Amino acid sequence: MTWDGLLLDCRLATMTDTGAAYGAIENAALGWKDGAITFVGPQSRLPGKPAELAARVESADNAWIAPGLIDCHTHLVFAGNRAEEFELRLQGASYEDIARRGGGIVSTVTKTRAASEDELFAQSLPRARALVRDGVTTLEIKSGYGLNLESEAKMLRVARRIGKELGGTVRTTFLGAHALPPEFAGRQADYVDEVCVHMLPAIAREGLADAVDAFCEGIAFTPSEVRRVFETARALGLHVKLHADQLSDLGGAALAAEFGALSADHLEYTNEAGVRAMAASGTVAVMLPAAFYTLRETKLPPIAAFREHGVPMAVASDVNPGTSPILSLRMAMNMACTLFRLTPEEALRGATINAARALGLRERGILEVGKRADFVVWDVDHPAELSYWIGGDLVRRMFIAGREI
Ligand code: DI6
Ligand code: FE
Repeated sequence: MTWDGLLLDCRLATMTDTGAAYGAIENAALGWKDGAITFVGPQSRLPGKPAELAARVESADNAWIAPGLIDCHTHLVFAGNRAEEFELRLQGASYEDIARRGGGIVSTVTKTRAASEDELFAQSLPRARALVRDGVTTLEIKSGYGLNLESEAKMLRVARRIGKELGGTVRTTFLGAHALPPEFAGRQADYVDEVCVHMLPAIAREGLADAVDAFCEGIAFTPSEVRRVFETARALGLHVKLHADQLSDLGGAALAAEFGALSADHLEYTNEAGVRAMAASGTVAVMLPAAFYTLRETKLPPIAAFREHGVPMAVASDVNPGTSPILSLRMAMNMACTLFRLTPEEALRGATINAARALGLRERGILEVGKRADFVVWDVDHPAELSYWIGGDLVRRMFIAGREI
């Protein structure tokens, strides 16, 4: 039984439910082999002499170690940016005004369609790298700026390529029902047909998507249109998730729950019945405070109700050019605390174990024997600092499946 690696003198934020805050263990050791954790616990309980247990033994110098961060909701593959729209919004235009005038998502669609796969990769990779530098070892990337089969597939291939390039894990989500493409103006039902009859089956056939998402909103798709997309996804054996109740209450949370969605995301306008339905279906509530911040929203998601009903909360960046030009998951954690009043512990759970669950990944986001050895050695004196500092360079070392990167 020789482990590949063993870190001694650790303080571990395991994120297990031991009753201790952060599932913390001090004077601890962490061992791993073949990409999976083989030991987590007090150093005094190691089953032998360190040098005989592992091929490589090091001291962590009493640093805090936590599971690698997981960003479970991003749209980081896109071309161009929307700084002009940022200026318009500062002059008083609302996000919905801009969308109705053909700006917004559709302007990113035009640029994304025009970009070659290599250009799209070159523009998007630095955004993924920025997340990784800040401690992210797993991230999700959605399509949704192509809005035709060719460009949606291009986006998803770029997302997969980013995963290969980074060495971490990228999960991909098909978001064909993000906005109505201009060539379908006035024919929304036909576009939903196109998504369900042609695009989604082809994307599934090529294995390009791990899940299917939709934007359920007054400026996007109705609950009954989303229902069709979800039925198609289910028939193809794909997980679903939903952009729900961001700008208005269309009952999106309950709809997501009805389909056993992995997550419902945004949720500012979610009502009590929606919260109950999510609790019953085990759907994760993904908080996206950077979009709330950018749009200067004032209606808070029902955090107290999520807590009361035991709905797991995740926190994600929502990286996108319109409503969340943020390149740090830790900054989103800070916003979740300051704007939504999550505790720093809830924010870290939200960016590790609960984010893993929002992606249907049960083997990570926690330091436990048998789980994936994705972890970060942080330059902090307390895990609350991961949410407290805005910016900064806090990552000391990072391991993905037991390999230091
Ligand atoms: N909700 C959002 O906040 C983003 N997409 C969505 O469905 C916005 C995407 C964009 O404006 O480009
Ligand atoms: Fe989003």
